[in-house]
Amino acid sequence: MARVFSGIQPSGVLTIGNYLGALRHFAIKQETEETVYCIVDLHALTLPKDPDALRLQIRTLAATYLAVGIDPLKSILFVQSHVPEHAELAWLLQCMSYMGEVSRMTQFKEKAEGKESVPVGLFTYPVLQAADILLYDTNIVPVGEDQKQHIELCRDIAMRFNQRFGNVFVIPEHQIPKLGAKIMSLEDPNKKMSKSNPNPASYISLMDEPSVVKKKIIRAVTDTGCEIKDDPEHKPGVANLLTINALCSNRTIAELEALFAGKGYGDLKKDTAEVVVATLSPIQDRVKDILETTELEEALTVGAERARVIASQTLTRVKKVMGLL
Ligand code: ATP
Ligand code: LTN
Repeated sequence: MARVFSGIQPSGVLTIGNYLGALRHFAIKQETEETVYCIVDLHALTLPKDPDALRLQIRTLAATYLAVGIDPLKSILFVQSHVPEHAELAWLLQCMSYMGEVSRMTQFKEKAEGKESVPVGLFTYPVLQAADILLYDTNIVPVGEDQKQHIELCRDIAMRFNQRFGNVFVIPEHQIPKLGAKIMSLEDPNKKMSKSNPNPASYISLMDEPSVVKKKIIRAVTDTGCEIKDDPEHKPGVANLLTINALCSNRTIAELEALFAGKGYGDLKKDTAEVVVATLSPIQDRVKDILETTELEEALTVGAERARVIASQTLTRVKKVMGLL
């Protein structure tokens, strides 16, 4: 069995992009692999956070993991800061990483752009991510397209470490879905849909009410022309709606193109809104139910204990070879 690890930041309400690109696959993986899923709260601190809002977001993200089918008996589900080995390994790996390679990360450049003061943590963010992955002897990291560069950096750091100190780390591989790896913004289909975008019209949140979903999809920016065809380069808005629709309705893009041949953008939007609402409604009901129970706290406590057993063994191995023990 392969070990699978992935994480999501509690930095806002998840979008349908997070779900279709990552979260949906997490639940599928737990049926066949050994899965470890993390709420990466330390990563969320890299940009300013209100403490009460963060607490609520951690809880809501945990409820969302459970609501999409992550079973705490099948997967290890935990909060990153509950396992102190993450921060400790991150420091050790920072001493093995170079300014040059970390400076090339595009997510850092995008998030730092225009800011007068940039937190150091935002810069070293991908090294903490490498620690997350390497602590669990991870083979596979399911993520969206935007995380590919971070996983490659993690591999480079791990290989360098192994070359210097012997075979300590398992070298992980990213796994990016063929369809849905980059759901685009509804407002600007050339940009990634992102939960931290200040404009809520740019994304569909997993918790959006049906009327809000409909309104956002009807107003989504589409392209000139009227043909409904999957052409991301020339028709990014239409291609994005086709992708969302296909994944929410279990139909192929080709089936949708045939179905909407000769029809207008309005028809595609109406149908897409329906299938998105049908996908989100059961998840929303479960999130609301779970938030009212103590099921969450119990799951996270057990999850952190199980995670620590693995993480502490790896960290001891690392410290030994580095000369710390
Ligand atoms: P933020 O805007 O706060 O940086 P985000 O929306 O990009 O957050 P993350 O917590 O960074 O979300 O990502 C969680 C997972 O969702 C990652 O695997 C990421 O690759 C994936 N993901 C994020 N946005 C999209 C998207 N638009 N399409 C597909 N996958 C996505
Ligand atoms: N950087 C990721 C979140 C993340 C992650 C991880 C993903 C933190 N640690 C480990 C996979 C594996 C993001 O911004 N989506």
